[in-house]
Amino acid sequence: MKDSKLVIIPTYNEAENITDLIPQVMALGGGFEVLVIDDQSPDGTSALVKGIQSSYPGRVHLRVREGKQGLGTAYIEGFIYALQRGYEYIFEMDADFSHNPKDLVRLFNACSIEGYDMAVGSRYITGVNVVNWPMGRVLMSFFASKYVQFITGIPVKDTTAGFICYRARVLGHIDLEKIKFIGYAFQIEMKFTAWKMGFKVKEVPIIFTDRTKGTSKMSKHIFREAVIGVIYMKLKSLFKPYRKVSQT
Ligand SMILES: Nc1nc2c(ncn2[C@@H]2O[C@H](COP(=O)(O)OP(=O)(O)OP(=O)(O)O)[C@@H](O)[C@H]2O)c(=O)[nH]1
Ligand SMILES: [Mg+2]
Repeated sequence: MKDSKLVIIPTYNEAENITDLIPQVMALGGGFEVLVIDDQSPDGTSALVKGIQSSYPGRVHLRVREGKQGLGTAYIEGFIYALQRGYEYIFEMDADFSHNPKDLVRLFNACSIEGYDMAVGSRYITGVNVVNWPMGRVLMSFFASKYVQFITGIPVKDTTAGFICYRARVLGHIDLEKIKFIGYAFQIEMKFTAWKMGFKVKEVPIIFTDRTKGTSKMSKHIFREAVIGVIYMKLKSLFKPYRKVSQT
């Protein structure tokens, strides 16, 4: 299992994307496996996943949960699944093709060849690399990241990014039960915690493309959670000792 790779893909109504996406990940080479965490999507996403499992024996895994429970808890469940089974490289990726599957290899290389503990697919290394977002959303996302950097001091430009490769030791070191956020705040908290613990985080520039199929699940609640959650997280961190990882 030394180089084993698991790409966790949370889905809610991604029937139009998932059957195109999984074959592209399977075709990358390097033995990527996929774990879809579906929240009983009414559009039948999970049945489609089941339908293609036999084309890739042992490489496409599926967990179906009861009802929509949010992105953060889906990832926590996926992380625990991956750690229990001994995967060494554990990825986060959206199902809607905003993240180019080919970039999985670049994230993997940053960890496996360059030796980073965590690689983040970042939109903001060189300007703003976002395709097809309305200007309002580009600006909101960009300034949201500046806001997070200002409050937390974290040296990561794209703090809300959800395209990530973790070495297993990062997820093993974080107390996953304590991560409670569900939306963008979840993404911020994972990076903040890894950085505070002393893990080496690399930002890999990616081009992020807005979804062309299916519908967005972003909500006012998720936005509010991030704005308030960042301040809460920072204040809490002032009183909480982070268990540092020893870098050797
Ligand atoms: N299992 C599960 N997956 C979810 C949930 N909410 C969102 N997702 C998935 O998480 C990924 C990101 O969600 P998106 O709706 O693309 O959110 P976004 O990227 O902020 O917004 P858009 O790109 O505009 O749609 C997608 O694969 C969704 O299907 C949820 O409650 N449960
Ligand atoms: Mg999306």
